[in-house]
Amino acid sequence: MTGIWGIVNVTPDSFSDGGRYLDVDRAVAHGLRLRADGATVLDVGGESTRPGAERVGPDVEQERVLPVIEQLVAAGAPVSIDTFNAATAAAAVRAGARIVNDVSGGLADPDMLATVAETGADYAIGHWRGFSSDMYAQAEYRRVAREVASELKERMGEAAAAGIAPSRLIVDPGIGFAKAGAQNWELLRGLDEIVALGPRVLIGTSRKRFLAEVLTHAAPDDDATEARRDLATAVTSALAARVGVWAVRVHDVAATRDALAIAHAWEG
Ligand code: PMM
Repeated sequence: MTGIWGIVNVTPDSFSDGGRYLDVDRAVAHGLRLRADGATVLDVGGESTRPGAERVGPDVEQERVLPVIEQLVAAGAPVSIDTFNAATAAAAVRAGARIVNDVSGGLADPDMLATVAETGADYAIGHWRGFSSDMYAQAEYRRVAREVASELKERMGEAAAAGIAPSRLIVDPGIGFAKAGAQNWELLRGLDEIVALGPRVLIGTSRKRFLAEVLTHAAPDDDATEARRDLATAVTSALAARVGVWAVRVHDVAATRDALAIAHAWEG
């Protein structure tokens, strides 16, 4: 059965003036809801990695995520920490996270691989070519799936050299990271090349721009609303499951749970 990572973003609520505790409570409640909906892992993040996103730094990031991780772990949930900062990864594992989800695959912080090796946590390596402010300048490929696979393989080698056992690795082709619209589709068509690398494969298409572009084309007069993007995400989750990915990372866990149940029923 394909796993479902539920996304728990701990960012300040611009509509509330309740401060930090409200943000924490809101994120914990959201995580527990996703767990009840069927999430197998809760992926907690305190800094957006979206294109053009502002960077907040590890101190603010930890202030946001640590209390949320502690409470989710206390409630029995398997938690991963979505960060490219080694200090945040280490603190999150101390707080009970079992997986470090690093969209940069160890490229953003030179201390990350050694830190993860020491923690004993599992490590999700994302395909990445640079920070969000300039990542589209790096979106040049001749054969995107082949190049992503070979760059991930290099990162797997670095992780192993740093002392992270291969059985602890997860690879993620990094949909939307240094990839423009059509390149994401080409990458998904070549997903079997990523699966062939060997480690468990995680994939994150949820609500991403390349989905919205297709939706806008399908119905030019309608907005590519969150609900439509969640439906599109459920479809990509079902299709990715057929190629053999280990888990999908999504915002709307219930929709993807249903889509995966139908896809698995088809498979028999
Ligand atoms: N995408 C985002 C953040 N974290 N982690 C993994 N492993 N894979 C992804 O594709 C990924 C990620 C950006 O999306 P968000 O801002 O909607 O969470």
